Amino acid sequence: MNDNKKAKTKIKTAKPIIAAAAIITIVASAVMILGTQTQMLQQAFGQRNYSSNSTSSTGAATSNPVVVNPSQTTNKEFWINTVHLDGATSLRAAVANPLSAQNTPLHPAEVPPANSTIPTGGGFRIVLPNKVGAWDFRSFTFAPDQIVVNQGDKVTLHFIGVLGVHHIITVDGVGTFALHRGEIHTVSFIANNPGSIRFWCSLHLPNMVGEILVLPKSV
Ligand SMILES: [Cu+2]
Repeated sequence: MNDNKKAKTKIKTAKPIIAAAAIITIVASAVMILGTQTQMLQQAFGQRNYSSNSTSSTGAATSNPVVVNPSQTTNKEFWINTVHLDGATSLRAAVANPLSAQNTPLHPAEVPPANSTIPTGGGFRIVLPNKVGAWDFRSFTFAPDQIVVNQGDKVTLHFIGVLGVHHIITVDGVGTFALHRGEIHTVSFIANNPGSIRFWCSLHLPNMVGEILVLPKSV
């Protein structure tokens, strides 16, 4: 075989080898891409599972918390209950107080304050010990008593008469109305400027008061 023939044979042999190598490269690339995608999917699923399942000993999420996009609505609506908190107890140890669940089982003695400094205005009430030594202390309030809105929001407040026979409620700049137990009275307004808007009950001062905090519009 002369040199020319040898060269032609080499070229003929090389072509299938190059083609095979090219196919292997393409297949290998495809496998790598698929592998990478599978890995990414696994990571994504892993993260999703982790974020939903992983909690610390306190029950709080440890990482990858879910992302929440808060509502941008400018309509704000709140339900405000009229309530009073009651502390009922007894000045006699080991005497059951039929008015207080705390004394079942028996509650240690609690004596009312000797010189009460309870403000006048109707918001507080202390009932001195009765014949079995039971006494109680009451404080009126709104629940919630603080609300935060943004300047320009349309604010709707539903006042709910839950506890207390009736209330005379004023919302600064809006008006005054009576509210009886079992009634719901609704007021609406635009919070035009930043600042605070007070609401209160004139029968139960000084503590039955609330505040609407109006945050300035961001520029
Ligand atoms: Cu009141």
